[in-house]
Amino acid sequence: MAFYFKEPSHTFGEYLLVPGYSSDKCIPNNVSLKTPLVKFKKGEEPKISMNIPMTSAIMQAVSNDKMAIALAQEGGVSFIYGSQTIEEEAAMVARVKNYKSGFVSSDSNIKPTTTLGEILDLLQRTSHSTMAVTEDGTPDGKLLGIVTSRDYRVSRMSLDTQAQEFMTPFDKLVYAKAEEVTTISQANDLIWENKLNMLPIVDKNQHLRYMVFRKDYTSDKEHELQLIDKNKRYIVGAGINTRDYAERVPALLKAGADVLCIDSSEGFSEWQRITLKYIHENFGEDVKVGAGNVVDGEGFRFLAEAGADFIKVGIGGGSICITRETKGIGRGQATALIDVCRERDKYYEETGIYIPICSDGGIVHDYHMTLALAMGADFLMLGRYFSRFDESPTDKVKVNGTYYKEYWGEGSNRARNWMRYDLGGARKLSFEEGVDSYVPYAGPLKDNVQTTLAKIRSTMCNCGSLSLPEFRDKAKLTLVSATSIVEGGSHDVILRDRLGRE
Ligand code: RVP
Repeated sequence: MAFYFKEPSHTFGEYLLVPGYSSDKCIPNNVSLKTPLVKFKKGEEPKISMNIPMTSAIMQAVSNDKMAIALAQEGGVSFIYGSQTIEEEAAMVARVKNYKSGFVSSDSNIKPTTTLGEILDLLQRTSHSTMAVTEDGTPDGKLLGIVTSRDYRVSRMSLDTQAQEFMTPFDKLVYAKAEEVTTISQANDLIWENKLNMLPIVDKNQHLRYMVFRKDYTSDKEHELQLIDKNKRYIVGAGINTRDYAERVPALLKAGADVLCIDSSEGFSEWQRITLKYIHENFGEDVKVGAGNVVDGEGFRFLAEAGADFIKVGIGGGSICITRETKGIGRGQATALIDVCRERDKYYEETGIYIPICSDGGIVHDYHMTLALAMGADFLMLGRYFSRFDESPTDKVKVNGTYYKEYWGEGSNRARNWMRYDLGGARKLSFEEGVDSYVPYAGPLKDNVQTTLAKIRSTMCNCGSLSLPEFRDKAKLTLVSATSIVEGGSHDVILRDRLGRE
């Protein structure tokens, strides 16, 4: 007879924290959100820790090099999506590792034949008014000129006019050579001397390498929690699959990836064990690889024994995920997390090896992150949350006066990520497990992350905790009834803006 779990499976929205005593030391400024990213032995330090418990999802619509840099600046880690060619993924990793504060890769590129109409569309989508005109329209193609809003007048020009007719051509630009200008202070001197808004930096073949914007000059002080390696380069992760790891892993390591993660919708499988074994045997135990996703203690044990460096929890809870509806597998995220964390603690007691747990997917409100951390997650993986920000790779669109960003699942036809879902043989996506959607645009990552973290720190103080391990130990959680959820929102009042009065 089938096995039945005793408890129904619950989601984060069904839980609340009950405050505990907080001393006068419990103020948000004293709270540390430092957390391990990879496993470690009792008494030793993990090889990689994060300064905030956030990672961005291994998804086309979420984690590219730009997202990775922005998140590392705040103290977290992005896992660059693996559903692209090995070369493309390695190039993204390399761009993060080679990033120098203030030296940005161009992400609004046009060809000389791009029309004014197309330029205005691009401006609408990216909000970037400075566009590099390269021979082939790529970020590192031969630089032929620059277009900014000062170069055209929409009211006086036909939308068919091509960029080459009105761009500022290369011979009129102030630019710098990559071998001569290598520091931000050199670039800034040129920007100030020549009253520029942007300084293009080119290599000896006139190919665009970087752009340095006047407004982008920032000091490290602005990024107090930034996550860097011993060479002061940003830490970055990369997604892999259980098919092409023999070629993908060495390319990612060569590009500088600090940590890898097997990206799969369901991780309690022999494929993951084989992948972990191959990587550790061929590239060494020092190569850190996360695995998942699982939703119970048994799945955790399997991956722990297979050598996973961290383990991800969650099936079917993602905002764009329809796995539960299409296949009938999964488990309420809160229950899954609690179960797996219990097993993690047991495993630690038995072996002295602590394996960090990542709660992946299903975070709707900021307080859900706090609950997941209280339930035992060492860190979170977030897709929808990050997809709403300027730094996500997708287009920004305006509908009825409101801005949205695109967000699609790795199991959608759009992503074509069969390697994440195919259980062997088919080598294609037989049916969709994800949707293609929009999310409300929310602005820059930095502002949003700082607000979210402020809420987490504040709640931790309400529970008398100054660190994540202390929070896990002290947290008191209660399930809430459907009617008390109603009581938790504003209720029995008419909101002022709904009544339409000043
Ligand atoms: P969310 O943060 O709720 O948007 O969930 C993101 C997570 O959803 C990802 O980290 C991944 O585990 C899962 N995912 C990604 N694509 C799909 C799908 O198409 N079903 N699911």
